[in-house]
Amino acid sequence: MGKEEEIRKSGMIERTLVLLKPDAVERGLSGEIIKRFEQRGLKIIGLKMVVPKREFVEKHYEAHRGKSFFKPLVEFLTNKPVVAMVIEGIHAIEIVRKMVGPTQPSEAPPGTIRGDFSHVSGAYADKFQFVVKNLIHASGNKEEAEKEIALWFKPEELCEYKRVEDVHIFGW
Ligand code: 3AN
Repeated sequence: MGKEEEIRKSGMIERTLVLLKPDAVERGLSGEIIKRFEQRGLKIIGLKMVVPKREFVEKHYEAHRGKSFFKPLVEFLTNKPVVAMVIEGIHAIEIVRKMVGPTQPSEAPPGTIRGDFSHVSGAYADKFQFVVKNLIHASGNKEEAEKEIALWFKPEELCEYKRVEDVHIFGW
């Protein structure tokens, strides 16, 4: 077995789904956010802009059905531009979540995407029945990542290619 095959079999090279939500797209932050993932050495293996329909957004946020913010959350993404990406890398799910920062931008440390580009709080959003506009979604764990990647991307939309950093990751 080749080294890369052995490494991939270990499950440590993960794939995660990232969505740049309409607030990120409408603020022209897509490039800035994508740049951060690229400069970290993570590999973007799928990328597209979509305008999802309500049923599709409901499916994506199924786990939040019944919560007070479900309806505004679904409305926020429905019929608006979203940039969807699949990102691959070592422990990519956790690394990307760390780069994104906590759900409430008011609590997100500087250096994180939410902490650098947003400051809205959950208390403010809840008091006035807004959704927390926090720019970005990233899968929370392996199970979620697999489900979400399959929902947003067809297998043929994912591209396998080499980045020069792969030489340091797979050790050729
Ligand atoms: P994250 O995106 O950090 O994984 P989730 O999955 O708990 O957070 O929440 C999904 C989305 O729902 C968040 N990105 C945010 O837009 C919205 N949201 C979460 N908590 C609240 C809240 N208390 N009030 C309003 N909107 C919320």
